[in-house]
Amino acid sequence: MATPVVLVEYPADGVALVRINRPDARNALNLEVRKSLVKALADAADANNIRAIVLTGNEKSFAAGADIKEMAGAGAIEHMLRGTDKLWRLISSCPKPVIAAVSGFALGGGCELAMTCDIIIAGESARFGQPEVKIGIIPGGGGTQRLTRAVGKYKAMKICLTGDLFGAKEAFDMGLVSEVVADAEVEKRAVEMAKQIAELAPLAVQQIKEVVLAGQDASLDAALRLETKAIQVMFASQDQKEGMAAFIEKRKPKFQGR
Ligand code: CO8
Repeated sequence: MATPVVLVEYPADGVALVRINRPDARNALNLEVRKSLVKALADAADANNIRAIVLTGNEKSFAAGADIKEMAGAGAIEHMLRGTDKLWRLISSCPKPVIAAVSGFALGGGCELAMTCDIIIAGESARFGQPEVKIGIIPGGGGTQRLTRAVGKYKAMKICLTGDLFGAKEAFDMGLVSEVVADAEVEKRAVEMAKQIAELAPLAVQQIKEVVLAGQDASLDAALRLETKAIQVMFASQDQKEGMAAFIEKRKPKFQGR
């Protein structure tokens, strides 16, 4: 039987680790990988005992982009019929927090995949970039939009127009990466952070994700109203009662996600 292109592990309580597994192709994202990612993330989203997800590759490559060999001969309609845009939307709509643990290359669709995540932990020698312009196309998995929102127009333009790669420190300095750690620590640190999040109030965690993402594209006033509604809803949860009671009683809260 062929080795699965996406593996799922459970490295800590409440944490699913989703690993892209095409090492011979630098984890290039072919259709099979994307479909498998959609399934793995949907399964993790549905599982009551999973509260945070780590998405990773291997030490050489998080993902070196869309599979160039798979798309080289495709026409526009074939490309459309493959529905990769729908798969991207499913990947990026996971309601639970997703932490990208990036070692090695995060290029093109790989960089875009990392940007669908909520937190990016990168190893010191990780390399990022949107090199699509060098092969005659443009970023198609959100690179022109998510990157611009993350780092601003002038840095995003430079990255997309030159296709030049850049390192983890530069990515951190421009706001594309949440934390840079030693290469050997990337996965460990991502799991540790996922575990930390998994122990917090699940409904609050999911509301934070939803409000931050939805608010990004709304007016400040509309986004603040969204935040207000979301915090009001939290007061209907048992977790709010438990969290505040635990604070007052000086004990650790036990959150149920209810
Ligand atoms: N697609 C297919 N195969 C790849 C890819 C890729 N993106 N990247 C690497 N590979 C393969 C190589 O062809 C090679 O295969 P083989 O051994 O059979 O020759 C194997 O992986 C190892 O690659 P290298 O020998 O090149 O390894 P290096 O360590 O020397 O270099 C790099 C690694 C720098 C990652 C290099 O392979 C590279 O530049 N890869 C291409 C990077 C790139 O251009 N990415 C952008 C792709 S386009 C894209 O992502 C568009 C997204 C749009 C999505 C939305 C569609 C609707």
